Amino acid sequence: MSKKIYDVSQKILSKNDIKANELRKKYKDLDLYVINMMSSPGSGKTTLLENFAINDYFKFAVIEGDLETNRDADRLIKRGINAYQITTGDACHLEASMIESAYDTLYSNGKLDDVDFLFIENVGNLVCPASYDLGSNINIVLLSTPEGDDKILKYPTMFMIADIILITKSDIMEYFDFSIENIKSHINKVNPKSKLFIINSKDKNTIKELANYLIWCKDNKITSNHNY
Ligand SMILES: Nc1nc2c(ncn2[C@@H]2O[C@H](COP(=O)(O)OP(=O)(O)OP(=O)(O)O)[C@@H](O)[C@H]2O)c(=O)[nH]1
Ligand SMILES: [Mg+2]
Repeated sequence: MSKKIYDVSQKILSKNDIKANELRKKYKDLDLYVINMMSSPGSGKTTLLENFAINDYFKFAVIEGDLETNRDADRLIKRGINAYQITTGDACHLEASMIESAYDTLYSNGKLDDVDFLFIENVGNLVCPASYDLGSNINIVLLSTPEGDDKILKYPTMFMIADIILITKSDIMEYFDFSIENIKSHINKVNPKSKLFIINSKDKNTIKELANYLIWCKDNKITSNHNY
C-alpha cells in the first residue's frame, strides 16, 4: 500500500504567511510602524517598553504575548500605554491569526488612534517565534548579558531575522564575562546587516539613542523582507 506524506509544517506556515500579508496591509492603512520584539524570557523586553513610555519618545501601543497572566500588559497600562495581552497557553510563539484578533480589538476600541508605533512583545523564547511572520516592519532581537555572549552562534535562526540586535543589561556585563568583541564577530558571521545597540535601563542615553533610531526607521519607511 502506498503512503502519501504531507508536509504539514509547510502548510501551517503558508497559512500564517497569508495572514501576515493581510496584517501588513492593515498596518499600512493606519500608517502604523510595527516592531516584533523577540528574546529569551527575562531579557528586558517589557522593561524597555516601560522606559519608552516613561520618557515619552513617541506614541505607541503594545500587543503582549505570554503563556499565562496579564502581568506585562498591566505593567504597560500602568504607564498609560494601550496594551492588549494575548495568553497562548502552551504555544511558545505568537502567530499572525492571534495578532489579527488582538489588533482588531485594539482598533475597534480606538486604542490605535494617534499611535505611531505598534510593538509586539513575543513570547519569551529564542527559537519558535523566529518561524512566524507577524507582518511587522522590522524585528528586534534582545540578548541580555547574563545569558552569555555565545547565544548568537547557538541560536542563529533568531538572530538571522533581526534588523536590530539589542544587547541589554550592559550595566551588569562585567559580572558575566560578556564580551562585546565576541558579539560583534558573531553578528558578522550570522547577520552582518543588522544594527547593534548596547543598552541598559539605568542609562537613559542608551534608550534615547535607540528610540531616535526607531523614529528614523519609521520616517524612512524601513521595512525588512525576511525568509521565515
Ligand atoms: N540590571 C538590569 N536589569 C534589567 C534591565 N532590563 C531589565 N532588567 C530586569 O530584568 C528582569 C526581566 O525584565 P523584563 O522586562 O520583565 O523581561 P522580559 O523580556 O519582558 O521578560 P518576559 O516577558 O518574561 O519574557 C526584571 O527584573 C528587570 O528589572 C537592565 O537594563 N539592567
Ligand atoms: Mg515581558
